[in-house]
Amino acid sequence: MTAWHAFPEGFEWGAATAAYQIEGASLEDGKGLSIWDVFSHQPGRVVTGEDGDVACDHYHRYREDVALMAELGLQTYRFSISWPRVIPFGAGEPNEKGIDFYSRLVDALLESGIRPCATLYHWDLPQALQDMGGWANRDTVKHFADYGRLMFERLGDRVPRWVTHNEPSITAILGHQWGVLAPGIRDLGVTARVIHHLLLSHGLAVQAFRASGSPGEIGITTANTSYEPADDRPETLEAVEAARDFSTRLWHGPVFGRGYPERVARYYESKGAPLPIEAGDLEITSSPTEFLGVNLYSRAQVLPDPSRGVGFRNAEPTLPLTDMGYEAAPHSLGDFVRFISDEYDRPLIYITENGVCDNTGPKEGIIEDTPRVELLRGFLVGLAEAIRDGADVRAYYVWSLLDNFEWAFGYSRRFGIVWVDYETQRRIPKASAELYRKLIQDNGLEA
Ligand code: IFM
Repeated sequence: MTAWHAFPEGFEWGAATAAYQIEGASLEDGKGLSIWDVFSHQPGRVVTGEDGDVACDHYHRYREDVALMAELGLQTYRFSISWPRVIPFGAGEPNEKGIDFYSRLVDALLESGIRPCATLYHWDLPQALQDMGGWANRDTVKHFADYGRLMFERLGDRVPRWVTHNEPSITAILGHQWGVLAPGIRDLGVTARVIHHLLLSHGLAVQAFRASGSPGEIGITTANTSYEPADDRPETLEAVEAARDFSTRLWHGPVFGRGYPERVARYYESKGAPLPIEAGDLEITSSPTEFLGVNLYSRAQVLPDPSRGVGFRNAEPTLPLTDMGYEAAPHSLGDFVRFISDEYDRPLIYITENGVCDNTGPKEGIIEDTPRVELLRGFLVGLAEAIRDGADVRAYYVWSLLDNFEWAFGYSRRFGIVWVDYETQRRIPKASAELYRKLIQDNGLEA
């Protein structure tokens, strides 16, 4: 039996992208190099040997892409600003042509009635700052706040929603502990410094935003997984709490004024990699924000593992996998929203990313991306239920508007609701785009 799943009146529907994944024009109009420009050109870093030099060529095609958004009925669009495009060396002289690009993009969105949401940092640190130690260097924190200040001055009158960082855990852990994303470092001491500096820079940027007098709202976006016990033993339930400490509370605690989870701080300390917290830092990281941005793609079942310092490990997947290898877990979005809402006293939440990797391609010009359509429907039903149960969620951004450069996987993993033919740069809306258009029109779905 099917039922109607309505979203609250005024709920906003959008799509998200990120600068390095779609813009291209990697060296145009005075843009400086980012750590991704450098990393993607190093042999072996991106499995397909590809880079973001051209990507979706959005830098030149942004008008066409905004028209596409308008056709889909998007009410809001989340994009990120490339820091080295607007300040080529990360600090010092701004690049007016780069700023002008974002100014034109914002104007085009507003002319189409689409509310812009700008992310300051989606992983493309200016290489010049990396050369001075990157996020491990406390000076980068100040440079980030200065960069934020410049953007608030130039765009703050027209951009109503700002995200400081996108998924700082991915920058810290995948970029500095595992070395699989830029800048490709493997060092736990560096990782601990990066964790704390990212959070500190978030807080300083929030303070710069307040000082700028911009009328909009600001928050941080975190990468999340819904953790579930793999069985019902007490030690498994405790392992779930460990997983939440290391992956969830590590990031939300300092932002919501609860500080770092004790066992996480102890873990880094015990490895000779302490979090470099100075007096007053935790007041800065918890500078008040209007919303929490939640990104979520899947769940993980957790088991205790005393042989690992962190005390847990993920169990083998039991659900079918998406083309990214994530478990297709439609309930995970609603479950996580309920968890985070209970944990932090019902904050205002925007789902800043949720989506499905599905590589289904065109057949006679039509793309029936059924696995994406089905999983998206499941995520949305779960979200509608979590909202009905009391979570304060007021916007949803599907990842992604377009197929794009999926970091170390190059163009081999497609998340878009719109197909991109990278040879011709033709955009073809998929079946999921039609689902989304209808969902926006109805502000609800039948399932
Ligand atoms: O493409 C990424 C995005 O840059 C950050 N969040 C997850 C997406 C899919 O892997």
